[in-house]
Amino acid sequence: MRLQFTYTTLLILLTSVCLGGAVPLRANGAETADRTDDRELGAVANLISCSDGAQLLGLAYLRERPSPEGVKEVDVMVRVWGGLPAGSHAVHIHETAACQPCSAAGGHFDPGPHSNTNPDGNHPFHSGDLRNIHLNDKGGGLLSMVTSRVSLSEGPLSLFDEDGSAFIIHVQPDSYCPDGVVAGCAGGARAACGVILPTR
Ligand SMILES: [Cu+2]
Repeated sequence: MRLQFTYTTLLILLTSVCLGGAVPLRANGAETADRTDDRELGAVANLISCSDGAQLLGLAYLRERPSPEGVKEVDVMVRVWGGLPAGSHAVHIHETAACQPCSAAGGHFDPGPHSNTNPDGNHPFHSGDLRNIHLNDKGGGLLSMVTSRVSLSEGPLSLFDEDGSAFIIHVQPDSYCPDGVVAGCAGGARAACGVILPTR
């Protein structure tokens, strides 16, 4: 029986990751997991403060599964427990698995064929564009959504391309750039970053 994607499921999976389930990346960022079977694929990211490059502010979890129509869909869950101001913050998947410093994550994940990773210039049309997370007065919040713009398995939308991918949470909310190219419209400065790692 397929597991429902519930918060309990997340906790179980995150616990397994904490116990050593994550598969490390090779030096070039390519993941090493065996993708030849049909088990569901998962990935996690530790969300680290861009201010000091050390404080753990939250976790992100991804799970790929087939939709009822057989299309690859990815469940996205982002949990932040503190360290960021209350209010809305942009959340995206950026194009490179690097967070030291947070600018190393590059632009927004957008593999093409007409790739434009400029955060403000091609927004909200990137493959890695997600929704805002809303944080309460204590800095806690949860984002739960589904996207079919990315995959964990091999293919043209895979987050595990040559240089991997990373989550970024921004200081400001994402306006989704209704007026086109406007500096900062996609959330501005970076507040937290997490390299995306496969869970097996
Ligand atoms: Cu971004």
